[in-house]
Amino acid sequence: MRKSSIRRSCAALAAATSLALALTACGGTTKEDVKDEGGSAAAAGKADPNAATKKGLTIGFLPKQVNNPYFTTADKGGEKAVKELGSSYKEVGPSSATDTSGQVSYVNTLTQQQVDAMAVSAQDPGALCTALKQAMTNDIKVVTYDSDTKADCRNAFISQASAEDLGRTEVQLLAEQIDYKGEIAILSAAQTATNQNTWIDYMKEELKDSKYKDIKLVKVAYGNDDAQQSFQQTQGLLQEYPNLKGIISPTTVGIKAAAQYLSGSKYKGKVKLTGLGTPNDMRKYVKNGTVEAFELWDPAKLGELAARTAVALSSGQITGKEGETFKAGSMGEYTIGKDGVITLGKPTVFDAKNIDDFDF
Ligand code: RAM
Repeated sequence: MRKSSIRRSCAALAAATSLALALTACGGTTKEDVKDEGGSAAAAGKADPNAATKKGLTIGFLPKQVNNPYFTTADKGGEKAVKELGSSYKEVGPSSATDTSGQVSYVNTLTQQQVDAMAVSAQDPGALCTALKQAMTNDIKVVTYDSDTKADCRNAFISQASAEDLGRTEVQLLAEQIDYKGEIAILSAAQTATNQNTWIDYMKEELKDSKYKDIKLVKVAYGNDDAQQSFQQTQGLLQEYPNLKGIISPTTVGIKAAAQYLSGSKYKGKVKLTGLGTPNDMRKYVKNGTVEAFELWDPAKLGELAARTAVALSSGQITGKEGETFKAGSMGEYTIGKDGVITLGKPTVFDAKNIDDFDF
């Protein structure tokens, strides 16, 4: 039986029985069949950089949170690229950034729908693993973007920038603004978020340098990428630490809510705020003196690179191994790094001088 017919019968089985059971049963057979097919380099687990780009694929995007403007922009970038490449795009996902079981269900749904590849921003590093592995066993390529799972639970991760650079530069930005002195806090997203937790670890590393000896990190608060919770957490930080000098918020939802709180309070311009935000969200707070500088990458480009990677994987041009290269259209050539990580580029720092040059 050929792979495509096995996939069809597996879907029928999945529809008729419990999804997990059906996918497990189908998984081994599909693997065997790939070996039997033998023909293409990709089927034998090797990349064929000259393979034709497949058209007519279905690529599913599963962000951390669908109603977050950051993901709306990122996924639109993905959609545009998928369509340009002659394939179909779909998006599913939870509306809360703390709904890991919801994300698991969406992975299973995409698997059941037999998409060719999925691009996932993981709310939690481990929770999606079983579901993602089942997807891969069923010959679905899995790309994570923005927030990773474990390396063996996906084929490649599209990282927005070096996690180390992001963590360290956010501390550097804030330290300059508070003259290297005083109490600081972090306002993060969800407590389980892989991306924010990685950046925070690097922030703590950076703070070990002796030039920060007069800076004290007093608290990491979690606003769950919810505007209201992030606003309240900011208010709570200022109540708990009245001498707070600065806040780093490595989330577009958090930094916007914190800016909103600060700009309407006596702390405006006094308590410094930096982190990761979109220029369109932050423009008014830069102009009214609440925020001096913050950073981000272009979310649409991140989505585009995720889409192009998903199609390259499905076409057999890459397998996700370190050292493989592929052409990402007008974005140029990318090389896969250690642990299947593909890095978009360097983030941009926005301030009063350049913020009007950007529109996202
Ligand atoms: C929020 C999300 C996302 C993160 C950005 C910076 O939109 O938490 O995962 O990358 O902020």
